[in-house]
Amino acid sequence: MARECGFELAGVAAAEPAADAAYYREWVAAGYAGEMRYLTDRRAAVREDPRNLLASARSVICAGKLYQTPWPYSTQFNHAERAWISRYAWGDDYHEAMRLGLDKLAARLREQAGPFESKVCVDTAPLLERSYARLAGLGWIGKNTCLINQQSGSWFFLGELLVSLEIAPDAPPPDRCGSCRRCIEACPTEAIVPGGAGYTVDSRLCISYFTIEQRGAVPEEMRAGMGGHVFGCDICQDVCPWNQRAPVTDDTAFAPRNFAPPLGELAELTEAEFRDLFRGTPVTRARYAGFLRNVAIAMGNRALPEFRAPLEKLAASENPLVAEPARWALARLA
Ligand code: B12
Ligand code: SF4
Ligand code: SF4
Repeated sequence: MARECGFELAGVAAAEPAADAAYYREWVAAGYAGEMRYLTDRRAAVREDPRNLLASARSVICAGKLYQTPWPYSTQFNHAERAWISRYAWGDDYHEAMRLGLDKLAARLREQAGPFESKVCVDTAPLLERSYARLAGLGWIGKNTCLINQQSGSWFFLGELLVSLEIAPDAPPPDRCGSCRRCIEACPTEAIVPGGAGYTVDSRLCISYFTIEQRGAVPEEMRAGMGGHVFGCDICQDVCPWNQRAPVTDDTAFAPRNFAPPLGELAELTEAEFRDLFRGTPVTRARYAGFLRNVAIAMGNRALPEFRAPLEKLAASENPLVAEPARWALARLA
């Protein structure tokens, strides 16, 4: 039934307090959430129990949707003049597709089971998605902290349907990372640190955090590690052995609209052009000024002479979020 609703992976966990909540509390206490207040405010406590989201919840139906398309990995791509946008953000924003699929799943279940209460959660809901997805048998939590499925790798989004129905839960699969450390070694900013039951991600060191979530300036000492990334980062998944033969989706919604666009063109975008180019994709989350900040840093890292003119324009911006990294990048060109 889940497959007919657009999900390649599905399973069920009991809607009980999260046994992993202690990891989450430790993670927040260590400061690893950076400035992501939605993770540390009153919503942190809501995460401890799915019944805080739906009082009558008895089961959490976890669903996974593949987004892998047949295009190169960032680790195979070597074009200094082009920007890297992470795979999940190439096409349509997944939130809507996940929500529609989960609504459809709820409707189909009602046809079979009669009336019940339900709530759809995707990403932004205060729910420990990977913890419940692991319990529902969708995969194990790798050292890169992604949920990895033995057959499907980790290129999938997660979403959940909380239901008041009692459904027999699935069992979590074993951890198959073994002695591998590829993700830890490949991370250019050493963001995968000891923590939790093994490893965790310190967002304050993660390129994905800098380029998507951080609203202010990127600390100077972190900039060199960002390479050509302008939105998100895929490196710790690109190198994972479980992703080397990961299946691709036949859903064209996630295919790149604009694969690895030239940095020079991105630097010239007006705000309206930025909105047009990335409308309906996750990239708009970085906002225009944050995106130009990322482009300036990527240009400084690539240090190609043809970036001088666009960087001089960015350095003249009235917005210090853009002007300062552009000056930093110009200094690297020199
Ligand atoms: C905040 C956030 C981020 C932050 C922090 C990342 C992080 N690792 O925590 C930043 C901005 C850096 C980020 C980046 C990315 N994210 Co993000 N992110 C989230 C979000 C909103 C919350 C995650 C969270 O609570 N983190 C805090 C830590 C402590 O929680 P956790 O890692 O989930 O850990 C829990 C369990 O793993 C467990 N646990 C921890 N260690 C161990 C060890 C063992 C042995 C066991 C049993 C359990 C266990 O306990 C923890 C508490 O429950 C979720 C959506 C959601 N609502 O859950 C998406 C989510 C995790 N992100 C997702 C994606 C796709 C990404 C990126 C790939 C995007 C990109 N290409 O740039 C990167 C991947 C970076 C990485 N290596 O994690 C997907 C992951 C899908 C998957 N297959 O795993 C999610 C689930 C969104 C979705 N709905 O699809 N993300
Ligand atoms: S997303 Fe990139 S920066 Fe973040 S942990 Fe993975 S490899 Fe490191
Ligand atoms: S690269 Fe290796 S250690 Fe990292 S998540 Fe994949 S299998 Fe686990």
